[in-house]
Amino acid sequence: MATIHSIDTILADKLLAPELRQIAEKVANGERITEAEGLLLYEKGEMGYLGVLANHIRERKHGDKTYFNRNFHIEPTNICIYTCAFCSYSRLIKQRSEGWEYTLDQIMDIVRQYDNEPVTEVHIVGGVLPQYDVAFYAELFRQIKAHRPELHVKALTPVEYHYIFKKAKISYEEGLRIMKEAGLDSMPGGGAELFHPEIREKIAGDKCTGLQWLDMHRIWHQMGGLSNATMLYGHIETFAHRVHHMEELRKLQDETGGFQTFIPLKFRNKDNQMSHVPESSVIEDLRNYAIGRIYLDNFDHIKAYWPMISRNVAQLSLSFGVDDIDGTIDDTTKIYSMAGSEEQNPAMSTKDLVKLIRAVGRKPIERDTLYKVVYDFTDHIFEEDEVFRGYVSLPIVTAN
Ligand code: V47
Ligand code: SF4
Repeated sequence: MATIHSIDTILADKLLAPELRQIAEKVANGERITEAEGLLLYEKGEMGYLGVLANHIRERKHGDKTYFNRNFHIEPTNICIYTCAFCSYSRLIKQRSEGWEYTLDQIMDIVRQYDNEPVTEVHIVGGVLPQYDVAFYAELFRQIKAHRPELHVKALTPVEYHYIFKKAKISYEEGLRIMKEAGLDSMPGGGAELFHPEIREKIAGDKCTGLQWLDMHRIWHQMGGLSNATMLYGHIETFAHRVHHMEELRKLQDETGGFQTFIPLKFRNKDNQMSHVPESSVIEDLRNYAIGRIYLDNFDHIKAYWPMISRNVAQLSLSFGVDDIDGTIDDTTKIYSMAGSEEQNPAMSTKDLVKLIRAVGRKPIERDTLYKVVYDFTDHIFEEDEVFRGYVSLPIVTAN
């Protein structure tokens, strides 16, 4: 895509503060920035400057390619024993009538609903309940694989795994081995929130710690597994807490190389214990994507979870370091927007998603979970009424 400004324009700007020029030079040379420089970007980097730097990295890594994936989400329950202050699920422990708890058979019924859909992945995540233990999830993964062996199972986070392994009195290694043998293919990025204990204790004090989250991913990576990482931002944290979070991820990635994608998640304030906390602005969201792209030099991909930020901001994010828009095919299951998404009905056909990506000069590529190209839509011409075998819609997952 022709960018409005290239990094050379930034480097030629005589009025640019020397410390910001130094960072731009590092980016131009493909060098890593320090924690202090990350903080400086948050404090002093204006949107245009950050966009140019992040876009430079994005285009160096991926050119105009913009990935999306056709998957479906299953939330086994929307009730949770934990009480994360930002989560719209936790209150339901007191109001069980509003909640659901699927049995194994009910979950398999949902899997079967997609039998004729060209999905490549099932993303399973929900609340934490005692009846969902090691045996339950292992049996679920086995049944999914027996039913549809090629479907990629991206399931659960260290929040569930820590809870169920502890209950079963088994180590993370042992537990993850059981899950892998049962059919677990990769781990989604949820449950990370913010690692710094000063913040984590206030917003998610009763579930696994930041160090435990990192440990679980480390062990999974050491077993050859891949995973994603999120960061819940824009609530009570400071910029320094965000830099700390990304530094922990960057260090672990140096060690294992097992992360595929970084997914910044904008805090939404509807219907949770933190409803009084204002949400971040769009400018702050775009700056945050850009800084994520600049800071995490060892992550291949930055993903925008578009239902949380709206289609327009998702389009803008593609010029601020993002190369992946989360996409799912899901025209039958319920759509949850409990945390107050922009998109009250976040459904888009594949055709619309492709159009949205093309409209900002990028090339839409359908990928599988491991970023293998499933179909390159760059030159695809849609027939008048073609929906490309099903509709794409994106449920708002608010669990772990
Ligand atoms: O961990 C919960 C977040 C996450 C709110 O790996 C909230 O491909 C904003 O991790 N406002 C779960 N965010 C979703 C998640 C995810 C989504 C899409 C793709 C992938 C992936 C992972 O949702 C939770 C939490 O950080 N969340 N409540 C809220 N009020
Ligand atoms: Fe439970 Fe996850 Fe919600 Fe926390 S964020 S209350 S662990 S569902």
